[in-house]
Amino acid sequence: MKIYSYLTMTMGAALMLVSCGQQNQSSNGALSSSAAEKVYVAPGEQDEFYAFMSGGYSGNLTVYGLPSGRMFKEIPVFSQFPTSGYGYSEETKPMLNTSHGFVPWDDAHHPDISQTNGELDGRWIFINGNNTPRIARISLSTFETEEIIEVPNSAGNHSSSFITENTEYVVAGTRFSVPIPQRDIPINEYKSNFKGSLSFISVDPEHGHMDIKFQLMMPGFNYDLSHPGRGKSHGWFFFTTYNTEEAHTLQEVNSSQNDKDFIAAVNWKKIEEYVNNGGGTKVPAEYAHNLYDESTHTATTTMKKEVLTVDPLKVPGAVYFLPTPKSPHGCDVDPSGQYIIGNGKLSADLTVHSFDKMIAAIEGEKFDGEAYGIPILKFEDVLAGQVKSGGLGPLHTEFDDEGNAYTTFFISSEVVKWKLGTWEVIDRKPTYYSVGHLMIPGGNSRKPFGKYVVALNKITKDRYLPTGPEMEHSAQIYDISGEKMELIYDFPTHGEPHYAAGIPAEILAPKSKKIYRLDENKHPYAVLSPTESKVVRDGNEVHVYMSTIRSHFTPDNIEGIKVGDKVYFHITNHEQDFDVPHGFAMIGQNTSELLIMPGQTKTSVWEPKKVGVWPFYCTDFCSALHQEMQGYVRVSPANSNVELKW
Ligand code: K7E
Ligand code: RUQ
Ligand code: CUA
Repeated sequence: MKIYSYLTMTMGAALMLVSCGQQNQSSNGALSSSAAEKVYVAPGEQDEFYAFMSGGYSGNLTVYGLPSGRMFKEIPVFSQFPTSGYGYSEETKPMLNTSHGFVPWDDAHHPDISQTNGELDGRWIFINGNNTPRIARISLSTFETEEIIEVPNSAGNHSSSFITENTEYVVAGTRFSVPIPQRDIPINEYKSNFKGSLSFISVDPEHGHMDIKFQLMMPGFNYDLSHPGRGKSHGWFFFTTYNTEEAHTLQEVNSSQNDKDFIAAVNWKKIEEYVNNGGGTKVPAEYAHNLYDESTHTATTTMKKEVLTVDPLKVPGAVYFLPTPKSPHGCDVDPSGQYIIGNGKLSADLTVHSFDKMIAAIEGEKFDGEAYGIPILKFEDVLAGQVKSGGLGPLHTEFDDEGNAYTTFFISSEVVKWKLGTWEVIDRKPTYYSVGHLMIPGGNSRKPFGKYVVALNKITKDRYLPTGPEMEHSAQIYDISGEKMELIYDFPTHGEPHYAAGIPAEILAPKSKKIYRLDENKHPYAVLSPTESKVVRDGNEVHVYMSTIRSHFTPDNIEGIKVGDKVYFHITNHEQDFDVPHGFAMIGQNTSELLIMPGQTKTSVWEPKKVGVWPFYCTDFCSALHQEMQGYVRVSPANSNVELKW
């Protein structure tokens, strides 16, 4: 009753707005009909952009269309995902191995799309796992996670996974400083004993394979976010820090004592040269490198044993500190590479540093002391300008293609548009509510596409029908093609999206793979024709080489399985048509079903506990005879002499 009257009131208000010809939004953000046209993608039509949203504590990446806000896919990255069997199938389990064991969860924050010459190339997307430090690489042709590398000597892998303008490196910085190497010491010996690491992970240009080239060992601050230099500042990387007080307790008070923390400017080209000439120290470090091979459809884990570390003091000119007020969070470099924006979370003004001024100050050796031997530049010498935003709690900044910047304000819950160079505020619009990151397609590259900004909000409250105490986070799309921003749509996301990355559909859609070719399937247990299907016993292990094609399994009756056996179902999907997966599920199985794509082989393990005749079936509605796609396994007592038969 109450909801009904609320709805009619809102609809009435919306109608009134339209009927009096007003095109703007009302105070609660209710929209005009022209906004509806801007986001309407008619049935059968396709969106203009892909948007990849981090899934936060879901550990995944979700794929949406812009401007429709339609969700297309959830890509499992750091999670076990029953929908596809990722992290459950024998082939994909190794993706989640770490030096701490099998870790099927993480907290994913910052997706970043690979670039060539500073422009999105749509080959891969990288994302960080915060909790058990890892970086993942996802193919933007198969939309599958292909590689995960663990980052040793790191904790709370937050200033990650941002890439340099030719995808030379994906960079990962530690949020927490920790004892390096890890050891048993009193926590109050934090100062000088705890260190931060900034990892430069090289990306092989052909296959995208990652390898930790070096780790820069930094003072024990918190390294919060980072951004590559681009254009004129290509070769540098910038990291915000907080807690330069090095507090280890009551951080919310003790780490906010200093009026200014730093942005660390790292000349990675210089360090790369040093390392290529044999510089750096190899130290023992255990970390997992998990790589998925598309031809065998199988992932393997290699445990690495050492990593190359670099002491910044050994490479003069490699690292400088830029004083930045009020515990900066976001660190964003504009498309020209000239401006480095540090958003002090406890400030109203935004600090913009100038790359040219920074270089001049370094060349003039105008320093203002040092921290742990690293030169500190003078604030006034590197400052390009300050934006008197009038907002509170700035977090992140993104850019359009017309020299404007857009900054989110968590506390005052708004997006503020301002002009690079003049620092004047052009427009501000409320968000619903408490925005974190924002995203413009290409907005952290040399070539932003403009058109839309998506705000990723932390608090949803009354925006959607209530769903109990937990509400999904809300995203909001603003049209930014005009001088003023216009809120045009509002849609729920999944998990907690932090950052997102957007790319035009015309770049990505043509690259999307349709099938895996059966004749290229190199899986050791693949059957390339149903006649090759077989069941092979090896002690207590039984390997079923199974094929699927609409709409049957071969074999579909298996006898001679015994309680205590470990049965491996290796299932090959013989379809060669786009979008025809088959599924496989076995009664009592405590892992998950499998979803096998055309041309792929996937393996599911079943350990029968009870005597009987047990069914299995296809879980994906694949044809009119999908319900007929089933089979039975006869399970006999452990000591029976029923012969293996299929
Ligand atoms: Cu501001 Cu993890 Cu990028 Cu979230 S962080 S909002
Ligand atoms: S069956 S289409 Cu259970 Cu009607 Cu699914
Ligand atoms: Cu195969 Cu349903």
